[in-house]
Amino acid sequence: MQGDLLTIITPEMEELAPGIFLFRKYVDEALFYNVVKAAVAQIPFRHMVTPGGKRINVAGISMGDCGWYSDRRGYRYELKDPITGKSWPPIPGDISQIITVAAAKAGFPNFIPDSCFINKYEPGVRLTAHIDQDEVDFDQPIVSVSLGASAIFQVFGEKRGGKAFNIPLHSGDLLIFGGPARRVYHGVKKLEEQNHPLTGNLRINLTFRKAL
Ligand code: MD3
Ligand code: FE
Repeated sequence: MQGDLLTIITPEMEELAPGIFLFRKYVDEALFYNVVKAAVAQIPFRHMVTPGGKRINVAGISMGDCGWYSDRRGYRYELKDPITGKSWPPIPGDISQIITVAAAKAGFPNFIPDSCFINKYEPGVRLTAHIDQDEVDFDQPIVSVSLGASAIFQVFGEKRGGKAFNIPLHSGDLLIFGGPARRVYHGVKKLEEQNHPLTGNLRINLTFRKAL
C-alpha cells in the first residue's frame, strides 16, 4: 500500500534546472539492453581516437541514419561506419517512439532521433568535461538513457571549470537536455566497481540525437 501511495505522489519527470529534465526509472531496462546487444552483434564496441590521437576510454558505437565518429580527421557524423563501410544498424521503431514521447513530455514535440550513440563505461573509466557541438540544430534536445551500473553525471556550465552540479544516474533513468542546457559542459565521474544484475560491472548510456 505504501508503495502504491509513493507511486501516485512521485512525479514521473522533474526539471532539475532550466532545460534539464530527469525521468527516474522510466524505461524498460531489459528492452533497451536487448537492443544494445543486437547492435553490438552487428558492430562490436570500439575505442575511437581524438583528432589529437588520444584513445577515447569510453567505447562507443552508433545506431541510426548517422553515427558520431572521431579519428585523426576530426569529430563528425558519418552516414556509414568508416571501418566496415556498412550502414549503422537502425534505431528500432519502438525505441524511437519511446524517446519521442518522453521528449514531448519535456516540451520538445516531434523530436525524431536520427542517431543513437551507445557508450560503454568499464570500472575506472570517466568521461572528461565536453560540449556536444557536432550536431546541426542546437534547438533539438538530446535524450539519454542509462543502463546497468550507476554513475555520477556532472553538469558544469558555460565554462569547463568551477563547481559541478552532480546528478547520480541509475539503470532505467532517462535524462533530457534541451534549450539553455544544450550547450553546457558536462562529464561523467570515474565509474566505481559494481555488480548490476543486467550488465555486471558495466554502465551503458545511449544518447539519442537529431544530428543532421
Ligand atoms: C548535456 N554522455 O555521449 S548523457 C555523450 O552518461 C555524453 O554517457 C554522457 O555526454 C553519458 O556526449 C552523458 C547526458 C547528456 C548527453 C548529451 C548532452 C547530457 C548532455 C549534450 C549537451 C548537454
Ligand atoms: Fe556529451
